[in-house]
Order: sequence, then C-alpha cells, then structure tokens
Amino acid sequence: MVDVRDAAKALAGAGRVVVFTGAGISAESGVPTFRDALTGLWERFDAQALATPQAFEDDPDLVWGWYEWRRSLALRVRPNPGHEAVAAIERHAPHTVVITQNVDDLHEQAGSTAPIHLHGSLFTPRCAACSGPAEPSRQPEPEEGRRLAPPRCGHCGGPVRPGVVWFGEALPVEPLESAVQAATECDVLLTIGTSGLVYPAADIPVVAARFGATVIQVNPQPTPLDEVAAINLPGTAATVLPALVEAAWPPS
Ligand code: BJW
Ligand code: ZN
Repeated sequence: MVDVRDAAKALAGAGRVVVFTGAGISAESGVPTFRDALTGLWERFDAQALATPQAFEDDPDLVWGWYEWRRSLALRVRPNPGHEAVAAIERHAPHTVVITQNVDDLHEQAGSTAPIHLHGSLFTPRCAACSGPAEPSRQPEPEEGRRLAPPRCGHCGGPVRPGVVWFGEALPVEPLESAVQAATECDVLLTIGTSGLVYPAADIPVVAARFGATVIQVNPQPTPLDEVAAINLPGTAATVLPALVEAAWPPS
C-alpha cells in the first residue's frame, strides 16, 4: 500500500484545498478514460478525434450517438470510493474547491456541493446554431451504441449538440476564472486521475505550485504533473483516496 502519511499531514493542515480531477477518478465506476481504446460501434475511432467541432460537422449522427451512449452510461454507473473520499474532504476541510474536467455528474452524486466543470456536462445539450438550451434525453441507449441523428432546436431548427467543450473551443469563462483563482489561493492541490495533457486545464496544478501550494498527485501511471507534484501517490483513486482521508482525519 502507498504511504499516504506525508500527504495526509499536508491535507489535514491546509486551510484551503483544491481537488482537481480527470477521467481516472471515474474509471473505477466503469466510465472509460480518454486514453482507453473505444469499444463497440466506436472501436475504430479515438476519443480525441470525436471530441471536435469538425467531427460533429462531418458526421453529426456518429458524434451525437457517441455522446448519447456516454450520457446513458453515466446515468447507469455509481460514484466510487474515490468520489466519496472527495466529498469527505469537503466535509472535513470546508474551504475546499472541487474542479473537474469530467462531463459526468459522479462528484455531485457522491455529495460534492458545487464542483466546477471546466469541460461542460453530458446533461446540458444546446443548439449548435443559436446556443439555446435543449432538453436532455433520459432515454437509455443500446449497450453497443448506435448512430443517432441529433434532435432539432425548438427555437431555430438547428442541430442540438452536447454541452461539452471540444478541442479548439474556449473553456467557459466563469468556471475557468474561478478555477484559476482557487489555484492561486490554495495551500494544497490534490490532482487525481488526469493525464495532464489537455490545456488550459493542465495548467491548474502548475499555477497552484507556482503560488506556493503543495501539489499531491494520485495516479497509477506517470504523468507530466509528476514534476509539479511534491508528493506522488501511485495508485488508483478508489484505493488511495479513502486511505488518505482516513489518515488525515482518523475516525475517533
Ligand atoms: C486513473 C485511474 C484510476 C486511470 N485512478 N487515475 C497548450 C499547449 C498545447 C496545446 C494546447 C495548449 N493550449 C490549448 C491547446 C489545444 C488543446 C490541447 O490541450 N491539446 C492537447 C491534446 C495538446 N486544448 C484545447 O483545444 C482547449 N481549448 C482551447 O485551448 O481553446 C482556446 C480558445 C480560446 C478562445 C477561443 C477559442 C479557443 C479545449 C480542450 C477541451 C478538452 N475537451 C475534452 C472533451 C470533453 C468532452 C468529452 O468528454 O467528450 O475533455 S478532451 C478530454 O481530455 C476531455 C477530458 O476532460 C480531457 C482531459 O483528459 P483527462 O481527464 O486527463 O483523461 P485522460 O484519459 O487523458 O487521462 C486519464 C488519467 O487517469 C491517466 O493519467 C490514467 O493513468 C489515470 N487513471 N485509471 C486514478 N483508477
Ligand atoms: Zn437554435
């Protein structure tokens, strides 16, 4: 088992904590990460190629079908002990800000109060033409996925698109500003399950370190953030995080 003692001490002594998460925290809930090979209908694609405005323009049925399949999967899965440990950190350290790159709602389901979503959500579709909001479907999708024509906007008739941030698109201004602000103000930043390859999100731990925070990383694999992290905890979110919380705030 990974030695969490130094990390626990830093966490328990921190006034302000930022928890920064990526796809790896949802992996043990059964949500594939961006680096995992796709399966079923999506097998011959890679996620990075589907997550672009160009892919939606070229083949809207393929891209909408993929996002509807992922929305349906996100509704079926449950938060894991990693998400629960993050919510526990918020309870123990009230000035905690959770920043996620994930588009699922597993932090909310685990009890995190107001996670900042840097890359949007699977549950907030909008019109690709007029940006008007659209109603998210509750319909389950077949296990193997399917091509699906995007619905039409009730206002202008344009195609509805997922409410996520694709490559080449700007991140939402207010969430990004709040995230950067929190990074500049925190004492400890915990980065969990992110490859640290996608910008500007990947700069959040770097900013925190530059402003004097202790960066703690939880990831079973090496990442570019190894250099920024003062403490590396090599392991999975669902195993390391509960141990970290228990060591930081031992049950009385
Ligand atoms: C576990 C685990 C377990 C496994 N426990 N861990 C600077 C330099 C170079 C390029 C750029 C730059 N700035 C911008 C760019 C371009 C681009 C970019 O970053 N490209 C790089 C690939 C090089 N960035 C953008 O285009 C961004 N936009 C932008 O910059 O706009 C500028 C602009 C300004 C003004 C006007 C217009 C434009 C937008 C980026 C949007 C990213 N969107 C996605 C898709 C979201 C929707 C969807 O989900 O489909 O977000 S891409 C994808 O990557 C997704 C993720 O949130 C994001 C990060 O991935 P993450 O979470 O790190 O996951 P993985 O899969 O990469 O890694 C998983 C990790 O978990 C691994 O490390 C595993 O080891 C680990 N793990 N099991 C713990 N059990
Ligand atoms: Zn519209």
